Amino acid sequence: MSVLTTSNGNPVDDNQNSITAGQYGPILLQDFHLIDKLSHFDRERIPERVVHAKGAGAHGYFEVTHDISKFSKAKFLNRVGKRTPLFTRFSTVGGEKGSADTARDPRGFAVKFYTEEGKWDMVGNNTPIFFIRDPIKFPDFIHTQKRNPQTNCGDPDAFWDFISLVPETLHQVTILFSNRGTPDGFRHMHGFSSHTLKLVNEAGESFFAKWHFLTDQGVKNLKAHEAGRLASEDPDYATRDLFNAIAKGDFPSWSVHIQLMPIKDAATYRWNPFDVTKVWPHKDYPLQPVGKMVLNRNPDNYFAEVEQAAFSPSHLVPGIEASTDRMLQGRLFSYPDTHRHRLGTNYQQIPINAPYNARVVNQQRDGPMAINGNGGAAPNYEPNSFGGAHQSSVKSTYSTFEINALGARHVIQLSDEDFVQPGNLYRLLSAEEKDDLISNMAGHLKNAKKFIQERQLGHIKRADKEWGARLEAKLKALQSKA
Ligand code: HDE
Repeated sequence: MSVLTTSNGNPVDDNQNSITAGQYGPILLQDFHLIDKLSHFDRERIPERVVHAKGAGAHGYFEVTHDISKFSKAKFLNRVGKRTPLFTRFSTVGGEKGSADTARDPRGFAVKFYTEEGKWDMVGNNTPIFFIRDPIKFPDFIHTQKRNPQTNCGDPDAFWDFISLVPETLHQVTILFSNRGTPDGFRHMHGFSSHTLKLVNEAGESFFAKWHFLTDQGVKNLKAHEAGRLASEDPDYATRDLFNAIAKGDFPSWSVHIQLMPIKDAATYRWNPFDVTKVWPHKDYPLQPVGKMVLNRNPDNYFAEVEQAAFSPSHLVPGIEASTDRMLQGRLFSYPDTHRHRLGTNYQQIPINAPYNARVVNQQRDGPMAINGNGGAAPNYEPNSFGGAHQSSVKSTYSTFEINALGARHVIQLSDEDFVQPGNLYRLLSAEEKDDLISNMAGHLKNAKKFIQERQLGHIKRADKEWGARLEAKLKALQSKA
């Protein structure tokens, strides 16, 4: 058994009694062990994630099953059978760190690949789309999904007010109020990059791509009443389910696919292929298999590995690049920014975030918690004449593209096209799924003011008349009961 020590390594021979002046006297300031213990405890909490605060994670690997090296030069993809270690974190979005796993919400699906060229973070959701398509709207949107500034309660008026004033949300709102809004744990849901990314091959040719992680466990969702029951009986339902499955050797896996769009299609496609409120129909761009993600090891320590995990869509590797999707562009900035606030400027040195399959050598120095040797004696500037890291002689690491455009706050006009995919999604549902969607939505929308309900009904009718009429009738029935 190891001996208990203070944080500076002194053996502790008494961990039960503080040093006091006499049996009944006050505590002496010289009791370093006590003060060290209390002051560390006082600082145990770091800020929780502003969104996606409640989550669970696991280690695993990605294995290439199909050669896509003609599309991407990323080294971790360059050989069938090649394995890359990874860490995945699943989460709910709106709730705080102690909130229930079964809340109606999208689920975060974030994967950190530790490749030999540094980390690639695929920071997606369990939905192929998102509510909004300009990052400038995100803080407002999130405020409406969280707590009212005065009552500190959830606010159905704010929730539906924003959604009905920003109708491009309808596609994601449809998914949210279908049973896909309450997945049965993290193992039974798909994951998506949602955004369009860019793949670049050795020859410098680019392709647009969306990533799909399809669950091998099969999709399973909860009905609203089951999700509600679990929220009170077992708020950590999904966290426990993931941990227990891995602990008993039942390793969950996902088959990884891409949809590929030739660059030249982007200019002429029916709508903007970077609009994250829309999917690319599979008949236009079929899924192509790439590999498998397997989760086979639980974290040893939740705080060290899951809470401190810092994902960013801007953590990319050569061969996988950002597209011009506005939302993605906003996220490229926002994630490292939140990490600097939540974990500190040296967040990449924390073991779970360190790109351990690559060697990090640069001229970044100092800052709180510089724990990796801080560059030692090497020069802290570049170019320099005294050795140390110098820029790579391998050119064209990143693709180039032309920009010749007017810098302005360009409006993305709402159009009929924005109502086609939500309507199609409704029409695709089975009779039972339609009933569930309508009852889930009415059950929430009924709590908003009448004029907000009507505005939202207008959008739903625009997507599908029958859906709108049925929702209206359901709302009336619920209101007459109340
Ligand atoms: Fe996030 N998001 N997000 N998001 N997001 C965060 O980063 C943000 C968006 C997603 O397990 C935050 O580290 C902006 C889309 C996941 O640690 C923050 C915008 C998608 C996670 C942030 C979006 C996501 C986050 C909070 C609009 C799916 C959890 C803590 C432009 C494609 C990652 C943090 C984890 C977390 C910002 C929209 C997925 C604040 C500004 C779209 C899975 O930086």
